[in-house]
Amino acid sequence: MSDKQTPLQKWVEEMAQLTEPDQIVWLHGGQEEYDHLVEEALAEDVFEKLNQDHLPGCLLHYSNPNDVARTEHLTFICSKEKEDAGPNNNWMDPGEARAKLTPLFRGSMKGRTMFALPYLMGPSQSPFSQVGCELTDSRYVAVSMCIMTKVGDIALKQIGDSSNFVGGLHSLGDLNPERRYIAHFPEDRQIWSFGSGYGGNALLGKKCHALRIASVQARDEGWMAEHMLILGLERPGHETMYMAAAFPSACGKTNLAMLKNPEFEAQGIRVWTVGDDIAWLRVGEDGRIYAVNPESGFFGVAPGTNYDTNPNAMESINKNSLYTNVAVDPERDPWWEGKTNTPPANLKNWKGDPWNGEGPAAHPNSRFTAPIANCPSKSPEYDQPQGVPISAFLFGGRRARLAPLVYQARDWKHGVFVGASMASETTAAATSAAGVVRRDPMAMLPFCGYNMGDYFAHWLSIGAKMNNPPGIFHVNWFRKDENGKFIWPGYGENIRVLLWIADRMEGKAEAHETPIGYVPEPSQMNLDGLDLSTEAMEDLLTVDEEAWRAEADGMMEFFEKFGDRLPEEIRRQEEALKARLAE
Ligand code: SAT
Ligand code: MN
Repeated sequence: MSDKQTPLQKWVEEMAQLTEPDQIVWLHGGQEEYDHLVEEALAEDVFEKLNQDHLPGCLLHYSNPNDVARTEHLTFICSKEKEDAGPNNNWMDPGEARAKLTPLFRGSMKGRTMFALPYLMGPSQSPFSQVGCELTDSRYVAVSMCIMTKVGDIALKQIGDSSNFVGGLHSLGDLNPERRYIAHFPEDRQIWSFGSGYGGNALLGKKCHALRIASVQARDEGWMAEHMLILGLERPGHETMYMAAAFPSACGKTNLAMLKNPEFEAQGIRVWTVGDDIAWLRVGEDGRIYAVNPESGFFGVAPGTNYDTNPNAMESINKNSLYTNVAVDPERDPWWEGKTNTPPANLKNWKGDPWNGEGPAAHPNSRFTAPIANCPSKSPEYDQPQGVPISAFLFGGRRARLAPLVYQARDWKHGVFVGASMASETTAAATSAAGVVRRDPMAMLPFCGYNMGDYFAHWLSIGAKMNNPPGIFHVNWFRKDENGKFIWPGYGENIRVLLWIADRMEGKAEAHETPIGYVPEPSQMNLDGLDLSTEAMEDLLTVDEEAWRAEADGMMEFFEKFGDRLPEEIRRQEEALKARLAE
């Protein structure tokens, strides 16, 4: 019998022997199966129904209060060699990791069901797509994965009898933070996640597979797995121009990907959403780089989302969506800080307790999980097997000072340096302190599955494959004035920056050269109807050379950690920047 088993069946059987579930339920996909899963989850109080008249098919989930964000200090890359994980990752020897986690997983699914979820990420029938199988004892995870990936026979068929799939074992265990590990085995293409039910820790298709494991695969096979949104900018008389943007978690990727500005829309200018979190990219035969969104849903931050900041997100989450750790009003409508100006009366907070106005009602990292099919701005090119051609890459973060609203790198190599030296204030998406500036190259610091020195070299090598590489830009919506107020209005107004970038790529917009790159002349940006003083605009575009000299020192300190794995080109760029700043 066993020699007739496929590698997938064999692995599932081994994992079941280890974890001892009462039963194994294979998911095949389809609405009926999804509905059944939800029914069971409701019966087990994993979900509660929200107001079904207002929000049909929408469910509320409370996570364990100790389990509300990614736990980077408990996330490990278990490559054979420590140097391959690099100073950017926690490393554990693979043998040691298996030895440490095996006793935790042993019998951990006793009395529980193991769901076997074969999943496909990316368009079907596409050279970009990848398959995996997650084994989980969490119904929340199973339902979430059905929204975020293509679960079922479509994936099973693609896996067939090959061993070319990512295997992810996930158990909630007892949710004890002392026994919580997210371990990646890049050489075996495996993930073991124990003790957390939180999105980024538990939906193994997402950060664990589509970024950490896929980045290693991409390095080996010559493509890219990036923490990027993908959008299409439509303008009358032009082909839609596609851009991919890397911002750290909770820095506005979903908002930019779904940008809506009715005044511009009336002139035929609008943004189409291809993806809001992850991009897989390949250089095509024509020498251009193409991107797909491997996901089929959004796992977005709820706080701050409303009909002004992101109407497309609001429309995306009004049916068949999951809400995690939000507050709920007596009508069973969800609420979070920033949804409306005044909170409704008699809210229950994110722990399910009556809210007395103390502390946030919704957790700052509360989330919605919604199918991309719901999104009014979903691009017609989403799910295109060949992907969309990218004309510009954007890097950005939260910087109260320093980084101007937008600037363009001098060329690809300088752009890689700009991405590599990115920094951002931390957010509630990870459990460490929020609001601290940290280096976060390409917004991949928590997600690059290998040594980032090699990752920078990989970026440089991809550039060398293209005849006419995309422009690379840096944006910062988060600059603040002396009073701590954001200067730039952001959200829908960010379209003005996208338009300048598009013009720039078409050689139509002027910029002036500064030591850090090309900064727009305010006269070259469409600022019609924007309530912003000339001084404020100048402030937004200032390059404070003194502050940049200090920044350059900070960059080098970070880069030195990579020792001889740091490409010479990054050092050259750093020296060139310092020389330009000294002039
Ligand atoms: O929890 S996730 O990792 O999926 C969200 C994020 O932190 O980007
Ligand atoms: Mn993300």
